[in-house]
Amino acid sequence: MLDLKACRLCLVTDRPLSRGRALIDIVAAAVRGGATMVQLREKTAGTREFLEQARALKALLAPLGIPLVINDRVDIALAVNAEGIHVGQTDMPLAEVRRLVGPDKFIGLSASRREYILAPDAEAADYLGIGPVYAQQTKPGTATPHGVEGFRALRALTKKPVMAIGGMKADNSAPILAAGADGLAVVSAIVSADDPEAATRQIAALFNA
Ligand code: TZP
Ligand code: MG
Repeated sequence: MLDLKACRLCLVTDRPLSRGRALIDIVAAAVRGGATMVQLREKTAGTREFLEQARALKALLAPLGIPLVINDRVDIALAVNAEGIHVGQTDMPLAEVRRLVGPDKFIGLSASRREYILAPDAEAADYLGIGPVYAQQTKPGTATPHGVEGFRALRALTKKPVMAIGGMKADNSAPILAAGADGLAVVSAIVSADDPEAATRQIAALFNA
């Protein structure tokens, strides 16, 4: 089950943006810096490679009590007994995911528009990802950024835990937390940083401010 404190700072992985550094090293550094959740997001890996990465992260994170979330792939989440699965609007519907993973895994849903937040799938999710909050280049083809006020309005539509995503950094995230985000989901500001541990620590410090 999902612990709200684990939703605070989710590292979302991206190997192509990791500047040639090993995924496991980036994740270990982020966890040292204060990441409370890790989502393995592999958009181009084959199934075998995705599974191997997931296994390696599970072995690192499980002893630390940090939940591992698998992006898109219910089968990989089941294979490695990840704590969570994260799906988007064109992935498997929530009811199917729940039927497959059972009651104990948590399910995150990207719900970045009013109609998605108010839909039954969002009601069935354990947390929602809303974004892009700010301009970002990590995920091509996303909608216009919501900005702080747009995020605030969307966040107010639901009582579910919400993680803000899209361009989140140490120096722009405080207003989004003030606008009601429970947590931040961060890709490039951590994986592409010169020092991923220090970058994570700076973002994590926002939660103690
Ligand atoms: N969904 C909406 S924006 C985004 C995703 C996966 C990418 C965010 O990446 P970054 O590098 O933290 O802006
Ligand atoms: Mg997806």
